[in-house]
Amino acid sequence: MVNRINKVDFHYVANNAAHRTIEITTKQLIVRRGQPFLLTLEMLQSFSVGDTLLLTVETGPAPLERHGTRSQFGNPSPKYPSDAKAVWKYEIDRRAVLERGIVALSVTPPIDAPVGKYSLSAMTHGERKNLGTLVVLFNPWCSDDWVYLPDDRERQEYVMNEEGTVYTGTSDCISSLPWIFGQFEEEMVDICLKILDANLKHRKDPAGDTSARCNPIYVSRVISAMVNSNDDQGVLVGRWDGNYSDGCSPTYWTSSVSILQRWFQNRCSPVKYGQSWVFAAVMCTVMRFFGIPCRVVTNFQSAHDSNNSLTIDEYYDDYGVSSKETSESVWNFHVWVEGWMKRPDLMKGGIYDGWQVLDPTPQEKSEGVFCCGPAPVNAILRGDTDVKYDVPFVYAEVNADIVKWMISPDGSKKKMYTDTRSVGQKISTKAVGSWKRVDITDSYKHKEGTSAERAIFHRAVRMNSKEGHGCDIEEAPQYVEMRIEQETKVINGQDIKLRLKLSSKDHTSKEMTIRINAQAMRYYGKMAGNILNKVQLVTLLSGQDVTIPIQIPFATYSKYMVNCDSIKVSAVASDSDEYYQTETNFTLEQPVISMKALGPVQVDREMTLQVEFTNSLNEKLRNCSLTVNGCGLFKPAYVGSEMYDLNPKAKLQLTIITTPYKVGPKTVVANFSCCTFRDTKSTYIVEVKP
Ligand SMILES: [Ca+2]
Ligand SMILES: [Ca+2]
Ligand SMILES: [Ca+2]
Repeated sequence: MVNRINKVDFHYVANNAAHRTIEITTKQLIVRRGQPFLLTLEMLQSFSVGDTLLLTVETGPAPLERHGTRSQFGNPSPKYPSDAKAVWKYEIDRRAVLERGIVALSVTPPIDAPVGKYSLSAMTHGERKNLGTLVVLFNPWCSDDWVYLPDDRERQEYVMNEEGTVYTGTSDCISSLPWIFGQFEEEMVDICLKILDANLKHRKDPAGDTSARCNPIYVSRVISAMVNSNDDQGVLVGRWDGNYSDGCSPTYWTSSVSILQRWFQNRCSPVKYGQSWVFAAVMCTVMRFFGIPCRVVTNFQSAHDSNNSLTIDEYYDDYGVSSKETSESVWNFHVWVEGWMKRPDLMKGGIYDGWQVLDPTPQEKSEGVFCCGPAPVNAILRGDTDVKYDVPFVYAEVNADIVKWMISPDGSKKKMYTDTRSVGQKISTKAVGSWKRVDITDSYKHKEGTSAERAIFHRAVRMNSKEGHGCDIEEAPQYVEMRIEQETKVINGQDIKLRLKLSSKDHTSKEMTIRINAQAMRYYGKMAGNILNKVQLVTLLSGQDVTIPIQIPFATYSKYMVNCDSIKVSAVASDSDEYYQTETNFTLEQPVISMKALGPVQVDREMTLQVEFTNSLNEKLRNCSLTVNGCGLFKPAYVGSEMYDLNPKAKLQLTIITTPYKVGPKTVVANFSCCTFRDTKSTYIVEVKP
């Protein structure tokens, strides 16, 4: 007797809800490995438990049992090849009405199944039938999965949360940039699977690449390569020179969704332009989609060590930071992600399990391709620079020493001092379940100023250099103390007021030349313009403080700051044979965009949102535009105004009528842009009622 399958039910709603993928879709089956899902087959005749029923799943272009990309399972029990990987199984629910031909199965994808899209077919007494497709993801809820994360609040934040914050600015002046990750928005299934299929390793060896997708270490490294467009058809083009007219400025974006959709809709042609926080936020979206717990991390005073020495050379001249180009720099901030996974590839009893640094910004090649990580955070803390992947590079980002040189007018170089403390400040990520910032610097290094920090630095240098010796750098004693303070808040559009304080610990009085410079800086540590230079002679008496006021009028700095990120004010004090230097680096506070929803907000009902920006300056703002973004609120993903000119004290108002399609608290992110201010952002929370 032939058991023909008449109907198949994938139970999209029940299965996707149980596998926590219901947020993505109810139109296809998306499951997490290591966890059973329901499948009901309706036969034309009655069915008994001993009848033939073989299911086959296949993924990728050349599915094979020994690659874990094909599995045939059921009754009669197939003979598996001895090297078979990722063997699936099902159980028949004996309570089902088998005599009426209704067969309810509980199917389990194994814990080592590669993630991706599978076809599912069934074989009954000589008849084969395609049943449909399903998508398999990693499972942070399953204790056998390498991405298992035990704490439910952390899973909600690092896997399920579609909104978040990216920290930017400077270590003295941290700003938080709201971001829509939107990993469960429409099209994300196709987009994220396309990212895996478009990667170079897949092009070279499709079967091997598909098989390796069982491994989150491999998958996350592939994603870090695919988020940048270097070497491949990756998602984002990086650009730092301020010339973004043939695309969008990196500061324009507030959502990964619009970037990923653009990439996908334009047949994988890279989107212009991204910088570190954009790369990291897009990577976070893709990681969370696949089920790898992920968070965006910002490192302030982030070093870019390009010669693998774990030290950075910085040059100063009479005008502050020297314009002499070096490939090494200290960025105001740099953003990467951490992904959560085990590292069985590294042995040592699991000490490298947990958070791993992955950096999609194209900075240095790793194994010939622009990608970085996973580098275990614990390896960075221990100074284990011999561990893979890319630990020395990340170590230098958070804890390189800076060697500061003074260049005299005749071109000669003199070492001023070694700064062992500045690099790697206030390493920050968003807190679990709230909008607070958490400082995780202690997970990367011991406190600055401790002997443990120095000991690990020397260990890191030793493990990293093939010659097997470390460099020992002494900090010179400081006889003059200097610091720069803010007198008032620094707000874009107003004059900046600072003061330089000097005090001498020396027992003799000193005649010193003080050179003060204000420079417009790009966030990646490059000087873009001189705003102010000031030279003054000061007599420093022992034990006595001297204060020098520093004023920077709006009219002086405004034109530099449209394309720059911060103002670095540095002061060098010198007499015939000594140099002392201090600096501060700050961003300008931006004006606020006000938003409000008119009336109550309900899902699937029209709502009105009013967005408003007021020009508080005494000058006309040209080419003003407002853009609004939000998860579950707008289709298409964002709404934008036309270009306007805005007279002094005038308002730009945008009234948006939209229909929210997801319930719960949703964040609206508004972006204002014009010729004088770059992308200014504000947020507003809308509570969408059921
Ligand atoms: Ca790439
Ligand atoms: Ca170096
Ligand atoms: Ca240090």
